[in-house]
Amino acid sequence: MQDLRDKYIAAIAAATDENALEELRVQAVGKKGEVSLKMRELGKMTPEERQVAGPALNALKDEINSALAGKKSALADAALDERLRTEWLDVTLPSRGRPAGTIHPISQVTEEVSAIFADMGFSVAEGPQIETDWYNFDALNIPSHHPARAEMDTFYTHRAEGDNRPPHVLRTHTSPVQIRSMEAQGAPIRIICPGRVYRADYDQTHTPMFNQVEGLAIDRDISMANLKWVLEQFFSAFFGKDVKTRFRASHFPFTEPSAEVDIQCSWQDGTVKVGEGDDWLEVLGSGMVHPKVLAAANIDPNEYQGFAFGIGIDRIAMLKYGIPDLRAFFDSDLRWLRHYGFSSLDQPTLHGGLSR
Ligand code: 2NL
Repeated sequence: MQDLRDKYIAAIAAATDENALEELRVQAVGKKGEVSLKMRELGKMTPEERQVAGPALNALKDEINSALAGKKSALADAALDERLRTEWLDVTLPSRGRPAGTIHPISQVTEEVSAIFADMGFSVAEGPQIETDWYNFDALNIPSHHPARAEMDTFYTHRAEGDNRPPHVLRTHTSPVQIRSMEAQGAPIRIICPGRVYRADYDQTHTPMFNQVEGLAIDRDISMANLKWVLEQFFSAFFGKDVKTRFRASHFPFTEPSAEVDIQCSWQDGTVKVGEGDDWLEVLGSGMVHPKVLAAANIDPNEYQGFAFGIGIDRIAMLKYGIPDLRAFFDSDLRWLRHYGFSSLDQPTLHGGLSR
């Protein structure tokens, strides 16, 4: 019994982990363990022998059990000490930066333009980017033989073979949104329509997808004078200083009369500055909505008239924020986006300093 005791007490003291302890427990005091087998032999002993051996075996079992428990908690303490030694954290270290995206200049400028026109009573309308040829062309007084259709470098969708309906197009301007809005709402109406438009054209100053904002104001007593005031208000708020405009006679199928509008600028060392100097920069097309266009949108041209205009968003974004290359807008270059992008916490509002 003394040998058994010495053997297990030494083995328990030498155990290095919980698994080893469990194995020793099974070997010593488990159901078929050495101490348990010895206890079974008690039955074969004389009462006198049993009186000595019984308590001694019980004491041995207790001693081994308490050695096991003691060692188990010593191992747990050591494991905890080891974790405390290795798993530490310096809570005074500065935290890791969280990468945050930026607002694309086109989104930013679209928001700015919307805020300025909203302040003048215009609401924002949106519509599909894939259009019927009626909404993109016919309703705008551009019949099928008209050269403007070809000039607009239109992207056409395919029809199934034998389907002779005219194909849908990727809208070449946001005018179809205005036609749809006039149909839905009637007159009077004051809206702007920002969005993506598509033309099959790609060079230094043209991308096949670009962004446009068109404006429309229809009522009983609207003239070119209202157009000029609205545009000057817009450009002055957008560029944050007084900006003169110059109207030049032009031609569009959907307006009559039509005007191209230039804004005042200076050219110095290859850079343009808006709202100073005596050069001019063409930035938009405009005019009084053609009576046929009003009629196509179910508005009576004898009762109502109004102005419309179209501005390239990409273009005025480049001017305002000094972005030199149009094509970089659509490259998704992270370094460019970080440089020219805007904070999502810094959205344009008139009270936040967008207007003068
Ligand atoms: C340009 C020309 C323009 C319009 C767009 C328009 C829309 C309707 C009716 C009449 Cl629904 N006109 N839009 C009018 C004149 C010019 O854009 O060169 N934009 C950059």
